[in-house]
Amino acid sequence: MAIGNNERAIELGSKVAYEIYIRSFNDSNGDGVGDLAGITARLDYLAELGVDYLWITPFFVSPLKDGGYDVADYCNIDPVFGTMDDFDELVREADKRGIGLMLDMVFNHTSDQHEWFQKALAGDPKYQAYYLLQDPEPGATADNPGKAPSNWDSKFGGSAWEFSPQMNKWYLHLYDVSQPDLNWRNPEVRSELAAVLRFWKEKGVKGFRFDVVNNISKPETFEDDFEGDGRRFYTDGEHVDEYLQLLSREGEIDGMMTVGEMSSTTIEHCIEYSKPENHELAMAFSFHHFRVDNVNGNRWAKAKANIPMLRETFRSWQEEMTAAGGWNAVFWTCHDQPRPSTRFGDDTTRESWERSAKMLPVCTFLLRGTPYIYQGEELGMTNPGFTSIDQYRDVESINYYHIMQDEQGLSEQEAFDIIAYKSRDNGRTPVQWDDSAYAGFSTVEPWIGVGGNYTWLNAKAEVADENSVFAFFKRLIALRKAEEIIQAGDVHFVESPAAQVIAYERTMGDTRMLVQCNFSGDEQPAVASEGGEVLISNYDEPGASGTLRPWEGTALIWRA
Ligand code: ISL
Repeated sequence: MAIGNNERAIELGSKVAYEIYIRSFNDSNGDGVGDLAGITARLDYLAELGVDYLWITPFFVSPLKDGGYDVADYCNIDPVFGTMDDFDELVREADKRGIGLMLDMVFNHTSDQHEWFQKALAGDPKYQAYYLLQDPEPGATADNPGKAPSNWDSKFGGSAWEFSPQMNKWYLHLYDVSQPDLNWRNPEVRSELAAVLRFWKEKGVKGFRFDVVNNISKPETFEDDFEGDGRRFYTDGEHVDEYLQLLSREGEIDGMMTVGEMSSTTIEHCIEYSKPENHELAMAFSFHHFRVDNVNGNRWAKAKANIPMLRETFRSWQEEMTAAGGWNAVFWTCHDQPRPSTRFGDDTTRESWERSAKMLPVCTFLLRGTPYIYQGEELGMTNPGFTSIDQYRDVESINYYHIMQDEQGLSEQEAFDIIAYKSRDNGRTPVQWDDSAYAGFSTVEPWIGVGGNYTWLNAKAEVADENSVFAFFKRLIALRKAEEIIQAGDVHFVESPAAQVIAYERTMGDTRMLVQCNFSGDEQPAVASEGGEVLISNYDEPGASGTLRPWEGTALIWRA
């Protein structure tokens, strides 16, 4: 039996969430940017896929320096994404189809255009206390501000501190310079943010995703970090549990569908964040499985995924979170990652693309946790194959393109190849709806280019084809809803018969399920097993016993 609360496992484990990066999902008004009405127009497609929740990335008023993760007003909608009426209509129409909305709460920082920061800039002490400000050394000027309060790096490159001559103070920004970090020690900040949750809950949303929420608790003093970029001083900080409990209580969201994005976190912390008795969050996103293609810890590098490391990451998070009553969100990608069928599969031929785009969800959808699909993943969308840096829009990618050349000595071509493999924009190209101009996303040129393969890789073709990647995702979702062992069974990783194979078992009472995935285009040995019914496979015909075929993903079940 699974350890922990079985009813809760069935509740969370029977649900599937779908992430919408709104700018790139569907444009209803012909301005080249996706919007709320564009989502409403595609609800039947999402209902057919069978998802329960839509996590929609921020559509609040924003200068869009970081795709909306720079919020200037938490309770109003940016006109580029639509109106409050469009939002109300989306809630109503989603509700009719049994789909709940989850909104993205960016509470670690605001945009520098937010009224609070503007008032801080103008010298209002109340609002200066909303941010993390530090006095400069005596005699600081705009041209010569002196030494920053600490040597921490911004996650998007450069220092995490910016000197504001207007305030004569430094402010902390863990992300872009236009995203000042909020001061969570200030109770007024906490109650303002809890009120934002109540506002959207009253409008009918069913859940929330919290952006980088394990970074909200900063130390009282800012020490230099001589071992790293500063993150060890603010990641999973002292008060994160307390602040999450406060949001849950005062935001009135306990028991809702909530997920925290946990950056550079640990299993121990995610257990605390997600175990029900703590009343913090329903589940946690962790990103350790995206480190498997780093090179010497460096994300900005191009390498094949290390599958034994991937297996060990999945094993530890699955087994240890389960043993202690925590709950994982399981996923291959999001709007910050390249496309999994390029990264973990093989998109170099149509055959290997299709096979691997179906194997990948076999691996994650049958794990213990709540699966998240990122828009277009259900079609097997690939990296777009951009050929020039001018086609990229993302602030982080453009910064690192220059850092790799200026500070790390890479050639232009080397830096570009890494961007073309790892950039977040690889996952942000428009959803490929059909084979018409701009892939049916918009009637005008979109804010970012369309992937080169939209003429054959698109939703219209796949919805009509019962053997498509889309049809396979539908089957996996239906299976998760039908089988209690997938929702709530215990999980145990079995020894891999080969380096490129990941295999695990789920058990519930005397029922046992064995999942095996071959992360290679070659045959590999299978785990020894006898009998068993094929629950799902990306091959129609049974293979030779003892062997996994190229990119095979198969689940066998022995029922009690
Ligand atoms: O984007 C990343 C990798 O390309 C991550 O390091 C990312 O910055 C991290 O996961 C936090 O992401 C979240 O907060 C950012 C925002 O840019 C991301 O889109 C968001 O998902 C700042 O709000």
